[in-house]
Amino acid sequence: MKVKTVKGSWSFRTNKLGFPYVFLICIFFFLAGFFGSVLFFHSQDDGHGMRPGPRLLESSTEETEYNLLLAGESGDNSITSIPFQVLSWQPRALHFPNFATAEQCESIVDIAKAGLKPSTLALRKGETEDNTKGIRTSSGVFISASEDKTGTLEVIEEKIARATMIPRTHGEAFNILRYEIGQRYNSHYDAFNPSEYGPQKSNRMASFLLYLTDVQEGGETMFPFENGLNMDGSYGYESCIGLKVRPRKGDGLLFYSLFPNGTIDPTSLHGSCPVIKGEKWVATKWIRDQEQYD
Ligand SMILES: O=C(O)CCC(=O)C(=O)O
Repeated sequence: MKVKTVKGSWSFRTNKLGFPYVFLICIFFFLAGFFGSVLFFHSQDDGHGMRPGPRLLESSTEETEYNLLLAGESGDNSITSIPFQVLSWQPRALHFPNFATAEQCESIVDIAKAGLKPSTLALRKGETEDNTKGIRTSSGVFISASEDKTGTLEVIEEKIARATMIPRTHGEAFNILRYEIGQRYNSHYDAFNPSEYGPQKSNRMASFLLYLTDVQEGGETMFPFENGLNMDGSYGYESCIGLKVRPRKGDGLLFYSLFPNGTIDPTSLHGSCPVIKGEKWVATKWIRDQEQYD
C-alpha cells in the first residue's frame, strides 16, 4: 500500500516566505520582548532603583478607601484615624505624634499663662507641704474645656475621648503645667492607693499628656519601672531612668495606671525629668474610672 505523505506546513511556509523574511520576524519579536520587559520593570521601580517587596500595612502611605457601615445613633458616619505608636506594654503607654497642631498648642499656652500657680500634691498620711517640698516644682493651672472660649480644649478633649474610647465625662479638667529650667516632678503614681490615701470615690485609670512645646534638653516623661526594670527596691524616685519620652510640641502620650481588673499597675510609676535647657509646657488630662460630675 502506498503511504500518503503530507508535507509539514513549516517547510511549506519557509519555502514560501524565504529565510530573510523569517529572520526579520525573529528580530522584531526579540526587540519587542526586550523593550517590553524594560518598560515593565521601570514601572515597578520605587524611585530609588529598588523594586518594592510586599508592603507592610503600617508603612503604607497610600490613601485607603473604607466601606463604611451604618453606624448606631451614637456612632460616626466617618472613619477616625489617630496614628499611634505603642511605646510599652508595661505600663500600657502609647505615643500619638502630631496629635494637636502648633496653633492649638500655642492657644492653650496663651490661656494658661495668666493663671499659673505653684503645682500642688495630693498628700498621703504623714505628709505635709513642708516635707514634700521639691517633689513637684512646676507651676500649673486647672482649666476645663468649657472655660476655654477659643474652643481648643473642647476639640482636644473630644479627640482624647476617641483615642481612649473613654467618654469625656470621665476626665478631670486639664492641668496645664509649665516647667522652667531645673523644675521637675519626681516619680509617682497618678492612681490613688486607698491604703495610702484613704478611701476613694473613683480612681485615675489613665493619663493623657499633650506636649505644648518642644524642650531643648531634659524634661522627658520617664517610666523608671518600664518592663519591670529597676524594681528591686533601690530606686530613689528622683533619678531620671527607664523609658524616657521626649516632649515634642503637639505630640500626645497616653498611659494606663490601672490594669483592666482595676488594680494599680506598679510599672505606671512616672515623673518628669528636670528641664535642662528651654521650657516645658504640657497639658495633662487625668481620666477616671467613674464619671466626674463636678
Ligand atoms: O510633665 C510630665 O511629663 C509628667 C506629668 C505628670 O506626671 C503628671 O502630671 O502626673
